[in-house]
Amino acid sequence: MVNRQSNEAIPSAAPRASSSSVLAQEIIERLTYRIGKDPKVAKPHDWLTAAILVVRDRITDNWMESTRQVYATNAKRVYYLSLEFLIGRLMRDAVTNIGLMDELREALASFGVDINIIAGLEPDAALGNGGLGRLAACFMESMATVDIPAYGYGIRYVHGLFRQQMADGWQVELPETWLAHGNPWEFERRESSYEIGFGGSVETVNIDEEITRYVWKPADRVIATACDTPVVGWRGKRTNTLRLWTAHPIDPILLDAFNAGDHIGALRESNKAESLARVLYPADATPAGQELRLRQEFFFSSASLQDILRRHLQQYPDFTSLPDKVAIQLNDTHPAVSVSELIRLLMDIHGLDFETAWDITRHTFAYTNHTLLPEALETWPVPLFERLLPRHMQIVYAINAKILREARKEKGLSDAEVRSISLIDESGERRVRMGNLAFVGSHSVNGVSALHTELMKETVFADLHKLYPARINNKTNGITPRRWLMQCNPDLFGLIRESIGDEFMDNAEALQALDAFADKKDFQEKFAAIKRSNKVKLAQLVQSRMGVRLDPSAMFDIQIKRIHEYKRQLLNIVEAVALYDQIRSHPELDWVPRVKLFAGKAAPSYHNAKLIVKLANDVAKVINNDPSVRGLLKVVFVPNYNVSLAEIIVPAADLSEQISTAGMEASGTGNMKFALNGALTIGTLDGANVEMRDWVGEENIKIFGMTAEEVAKVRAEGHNPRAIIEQSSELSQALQAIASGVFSPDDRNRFAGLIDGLYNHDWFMVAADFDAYSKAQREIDTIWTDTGSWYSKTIRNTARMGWFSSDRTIRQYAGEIWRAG
Ligand code: NBG
Repeated sequence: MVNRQSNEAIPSAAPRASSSSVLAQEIIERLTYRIGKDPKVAKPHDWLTAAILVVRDRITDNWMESTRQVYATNAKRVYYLSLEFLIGRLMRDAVTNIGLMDELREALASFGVDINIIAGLEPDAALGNGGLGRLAACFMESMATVDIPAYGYGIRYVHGLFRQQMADGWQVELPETWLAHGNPWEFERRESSYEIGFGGSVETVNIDEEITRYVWKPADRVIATACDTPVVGWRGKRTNTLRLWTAHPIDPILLDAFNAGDHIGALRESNKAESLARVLYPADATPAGQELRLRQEFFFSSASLQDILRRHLQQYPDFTSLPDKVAIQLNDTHPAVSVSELIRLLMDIHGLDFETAWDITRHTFAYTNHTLLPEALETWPVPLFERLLPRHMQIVYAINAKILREARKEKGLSDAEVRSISLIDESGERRVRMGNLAFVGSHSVNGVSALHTELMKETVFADLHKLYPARINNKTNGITPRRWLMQCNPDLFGLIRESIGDEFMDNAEALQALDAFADKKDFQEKFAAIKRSNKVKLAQLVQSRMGVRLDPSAMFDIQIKRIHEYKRQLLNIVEAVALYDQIRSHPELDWVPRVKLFAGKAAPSYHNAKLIVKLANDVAKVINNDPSVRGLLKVVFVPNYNVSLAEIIVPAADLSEQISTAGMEASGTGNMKFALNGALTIGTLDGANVEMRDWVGEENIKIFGMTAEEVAKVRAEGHNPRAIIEQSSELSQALQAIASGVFSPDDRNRFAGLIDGLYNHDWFMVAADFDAYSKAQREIDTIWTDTGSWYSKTIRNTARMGWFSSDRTIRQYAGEIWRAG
């Protein structure tokens, strides 16, 4: 087998001498002087910290050089504003990218320290919920790799996404403490601090007859302080900055109150300020709907914009050049309040008039939409927005007046169209529409897959698209092949290198050369052996964490992602139940042994999603303990899904489940990770699955079910799920079993409501797509039994996924939206 994690012969960009003995010396130095430990008593965590400090210092030289170079060349900077960065662990990423893996392993080994063990101690930075946050992390790495001067801006949450535990099959949420051992990667920048205001009132000062100045007098203020993490690109080419904001009170303690004996009240302001950066909202694609969330959004938007403007003025005389020198990408609507904040800063602080400020703003921002789910397009009640951000409310009204005039007068749009374009939703309680604000305040609005972008034009933004027909464009998502192939699947990486050479390491599309090996028996055998060894590792993990034994020769059929009705874990579970029935009814048939593995977190307030987690666990318990199944089917729900767990699960998958209701998954990125690592996809024509089919070829992906158009039609015209269910005996038996409590003998009605929903409306088309799904699964069984055909397909998946590298995505953003790099 290929040497694990070997980077030998990958040219190192680390400028200093990098022999393992030099590194060993540096590690001891950090251990002694920065951590204050004698190597004799150092604990594994101390070694990890020392190793990270050595790596970080290496990167720092390159980081400073990258920064100097932007100043020297007056290059355009890109700012990626995102409320989420789902980074995972950083050490392996950084070490691989600067080509120091072998030397570092050796250096640590000289002290008897195993790099794999200490790397496993690094906590996941889980500052995101799911795909949107992970995409931001892949983009950070790719922006550095393709040499774009870029900053990521977000919040340094003290508690990232909750830790998921199972209590009798129910999801329980526990606080996550990634900072428990400190964070050796970051640099706190006390000097980069800004005041952020909330509430209060706006005063108008008439300078003369023509000029009016607005002075916002906030009622509360907090301080935002920067924490920087360097992000190094592949081969250490460039190092960019991830700048996350922490919140502090202006007065850490109210001494008067303290001295008067009110010890808790004295800290009230301090607690209030710090609560801003305390927790990440665990709402995935659903609005948190809480004031604190809007405060968080404004807090990080304002801090980031003040920082961007300060940096610009350091280098350029005024803001007329802002759109030429600065591109700001809004990652979903979370930072959309930035549109009004930039106008406020330009007008009220820097003295520009509204028209000029508006013009600069529109040419500086671009907005990415990540979902069409109506409940996830943020809107804020006008009274809340006005109370918290009175000056921004005025600006929103000013923009709205301008846009609506243009729509009516210049474009002659109808009243209904004008109402849908308006920044204020007047249909019920008046609300500010953040999606519309981001749209009108940007020169580019992009979707994240071809299908999603087309649907944006036809649905949520149909009327805005009429007003600005050139604004919507597509940038299909991608994933970084460093983390999602080289690091997570070192054996496959080694095999590819050995077979087609090194070009794919710098240009993922060169993976195409692997196509020529897809039908070669000896190559297939090597490919299969690697898959098997990855499956053995996953099986060991499942055994040790859950006590469930998995057979590595069974097909590993995997669905890992946030739990959501539209992602249809329920469809998968119902199919498992139907298969269970079939296996018991027809023990004489040659069933393909399967492991159905699930992992993912449900938003704590999302009742049905939590019920689906419980159902998966209940079904697993019954099936796994039924001897009549003879181990032909196993179901497992692995708790606490996160990036590091995905890095173990993805390389071990045979079958990748991408089965969302068509039209609802904007893109998906897990789909890309699996296919790149040699899994076959079973999926609907949704999100990026459509483009994946085009790249890998129809015969190398299993597509089933309704199209987005068909789903829309059925929803508009109404359908009768009950009749569909009754026509399918397989489906109705499975649903009856679940609804009647076969899997929940302790509470027979537990799932009755969930199943009732399928009979009565089936909004997510679980029943409607069931037969097609089940048929597709049996066809997959047939392919599986022909090993040669299976591997020729899965190898072609790896070979043809290069286009889905986030380097390609970033090049498209840079060329077509940012005009940078
Ligand atoms: C998610 C979509 C995914 C998509 C990622 C990244 C949100 C709001 N959207 O389909 O659901 O892959 O964004 O674009 O989290």
